Amino acid sequence: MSGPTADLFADAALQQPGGREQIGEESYVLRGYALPWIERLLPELRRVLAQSPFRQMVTPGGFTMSAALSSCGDLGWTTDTRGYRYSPLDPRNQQPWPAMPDALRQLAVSAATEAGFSDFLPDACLINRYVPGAKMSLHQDKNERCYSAPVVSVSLGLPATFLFGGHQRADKPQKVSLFHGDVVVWGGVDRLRFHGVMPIKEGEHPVMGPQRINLTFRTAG
Ligand code: MD6
Ligand code: FE
Repeated sequence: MSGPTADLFADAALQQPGGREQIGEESYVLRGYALPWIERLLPELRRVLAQSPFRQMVTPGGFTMSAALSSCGDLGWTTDTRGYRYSPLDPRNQQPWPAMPDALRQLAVSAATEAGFSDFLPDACLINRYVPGAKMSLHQDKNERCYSAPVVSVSLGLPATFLFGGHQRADKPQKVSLFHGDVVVWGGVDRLRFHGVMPIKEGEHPVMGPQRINLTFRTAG
């Protein structure tokens, strides 16, 4: 097969659940990869959030982030007027963040391996909650001590348009639609690419309700 029909066919194949869609030299979207894990994952996520609830944080520039955050694992990502950093304690109560549940860790390690990054040892899982209208401006993930480990990002709930840029803020980002259960893995030469999330559209997800929850796993320490 050749010509436009072949191209359509190829695109359709890339969108299949279970498909591995390459979005960068060392970056992949694993379509629906988290779906078989969801029933184990959601109760554990609920336990984590009961201990460290979502809260809106302030950036060093003084802006309140529209996404609400929590964390689990040895280190959690926080921001306040003093800067961005990882901390072993939840600033809300000065207690350690909830432990990273096994199901979450196993999902992240398995997805990383699927994308070519074996030996991933995540010690931080940042949990972002987006209600309709919430967004994430273009940024680089660069508060981690070591960039040789990839970032693994799990999308749950309402769909999002993920912006995947280049190494300069001004590089025009590609738009990647992310749905419930999709997992993005990036690392290597792509590890410091700018990225963000467009404002979430109004909607009601049958499992997650009117929100998008994103889990990002990293080796931070
Ligand atoms: C989000 N994600 O998808 C925000 N960072 O809600 C991120 O900022 C992110 O998805 C690094 C790697 C993957 C990500
Ligand atoms: Fe990020």
